[in-house]
Amino acid sequence: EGLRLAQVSKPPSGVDISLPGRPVPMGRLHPVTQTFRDICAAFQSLGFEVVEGPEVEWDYYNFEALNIPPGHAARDMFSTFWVDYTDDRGGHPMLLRTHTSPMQVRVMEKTQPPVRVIVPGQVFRYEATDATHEAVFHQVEGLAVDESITLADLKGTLYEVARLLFGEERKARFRCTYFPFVEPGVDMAIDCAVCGGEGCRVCSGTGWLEILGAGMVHPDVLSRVGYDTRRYTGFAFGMGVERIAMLRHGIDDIRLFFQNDLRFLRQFR
Ligand code: YSA
Repeated sequence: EGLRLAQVSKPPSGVDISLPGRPVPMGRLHPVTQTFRDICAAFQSLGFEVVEGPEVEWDYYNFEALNIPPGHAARDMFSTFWVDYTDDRGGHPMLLRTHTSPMQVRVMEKTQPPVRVIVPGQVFRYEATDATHEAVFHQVEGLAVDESITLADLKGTLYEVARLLFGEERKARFRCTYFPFVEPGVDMAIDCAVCGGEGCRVCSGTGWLEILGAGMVHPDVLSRVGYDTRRYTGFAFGMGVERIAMLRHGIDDIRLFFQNDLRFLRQFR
């Protein structure tokens, strides 16, 4: 009986099909992709729609439409990769987008309020890297425009998303800051998960890690796209995706995400 079985299962090629198969390695999503998806799901649960936009952008959308004309000192906030682009009508300033905020303007040009969108995407800055800064990184932009939107809506939305992403335990902090395209402007920080708020190189000894800039959309930006600023107000924000992934997993160096070291990447889900 044993002999007959062996004869039946052995094909002419000599391959022994009774041997266990070679395991097929299972791929998994990069931790930044996982975080992107979790951020989008959190905002979608609050009624935001996901849209995407170009990575090579006009100076107009990246700067001018956001109240940063040529020569404005606020351009120094964004170290920029410029692109040479010339057609038969001459040269036009283009760049690798330094933030996802240009999509605020592109969306408003095409849509009438109420607007509730988020924009996940890659952004580029000509800057030296360290434990919390990369030259190529990811942001999620958010924009809500409607009648009677206030700073309280901005804070309520971002607190709720922080609760969904980080749990009840994490602390969130808002502080006033300056962006030319909002008034007032704020940034939001989360207490550092790497040191528990004691102070380390990730939080530069402060106990807090900044995750986003935000504010009430400046009336000049709204009127530039033709919105009636007596009727509509809005809030907007831009959050750093790697910073959020660092806080969620206690990662102490942003550069680990892009070194393609499988020992690091295999730890996530
Ligand atoms: C502000 C107001 C709005 O109405 C809308 C958006 C914004 C944010 C603005 N566009 C901006 O980019 N601000 S920012 O330069 O402070 O970056 C936002 C977030 O991106 C930071 O809080 C940080 O989490 C992350 N970030 C900034 N530079 C980074 C970085 N993450 C990794 N590497 C870098 N080099």
